[in-house]
Amino acid sequence: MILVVGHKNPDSDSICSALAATELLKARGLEAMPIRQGEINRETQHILATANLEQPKLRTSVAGEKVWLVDYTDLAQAPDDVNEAEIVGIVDHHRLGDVMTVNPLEAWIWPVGCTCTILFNLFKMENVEISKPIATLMMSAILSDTVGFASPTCTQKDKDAVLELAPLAGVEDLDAFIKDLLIAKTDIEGLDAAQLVEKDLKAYPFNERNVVVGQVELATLEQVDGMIDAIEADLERRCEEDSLAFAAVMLTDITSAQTRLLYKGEWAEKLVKHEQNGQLMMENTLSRKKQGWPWLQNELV
Ligand SMILES: [Mn+2]
Repeated sequence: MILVVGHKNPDSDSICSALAATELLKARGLEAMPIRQGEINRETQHILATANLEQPKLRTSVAGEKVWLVDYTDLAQAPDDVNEAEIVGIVDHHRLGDVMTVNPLEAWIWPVGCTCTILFNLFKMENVEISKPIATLMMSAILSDTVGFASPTCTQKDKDAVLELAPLAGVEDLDAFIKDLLIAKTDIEGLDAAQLVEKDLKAYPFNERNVVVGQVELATLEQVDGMIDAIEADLERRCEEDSLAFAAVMLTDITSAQTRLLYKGEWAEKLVKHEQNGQLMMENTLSRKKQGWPWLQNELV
């Protein structure tokens, strides 16, 4: 049995990739099961409801198992006991992280906008039929990760995949499909400051210290008016409790590609020079991976 597992604090790609990769492995005649390392977000709930599929089982221990990692190669994002598991496969679209393997493995790491874009191409290469629910999952994950093709992480391969998947998913009106997805993505109704920070928080080991950077995608920055102080207090609390050198959250208006960065920690003073009127705004910034985090790495050295 191969367990297929996305990263901690799973986003839609991590869940959809785990389900899609499992189908690919089963088509190869292998036994496989998707698992998740945390609760799914509202956008993923919307996608699973559209595809009429159940979420993977919650499971955070993989010791003694064979595993495929989807959507990450960083130990910090893997199950805590992944060193006691055998990593036999990786499908990812991030920079190469720090996982090590004992035996040769199958690794597909492409610089595209979404793990599901790679999986779609593997289905094609292996002539595996793509069912309607799996097509729905894969196109949704690609549109989520690329923010409806708007992110600088989006490549032609991502667009081609969605255009081929749409008819398989029975989607005739792509614009309406994207709009519904983005409404679910930016739905933060009822979430408190800690839940917002946690929503898509990623840990990055950096210069022998630990850093976390979250991102909240919004239809307008006004959605978080009145929550700024509480979010900053939560970032400060995380720095103290987890001995972080830096904790930040990108508040991203996906319609205007404007990001406001809230940040706390020992290293916060390195960024103050970029503030205007007490705010650090990042113009034209949609992607944490391609824009936010690379910029922060330069500033935090
Ligand atoms: Mn992804």
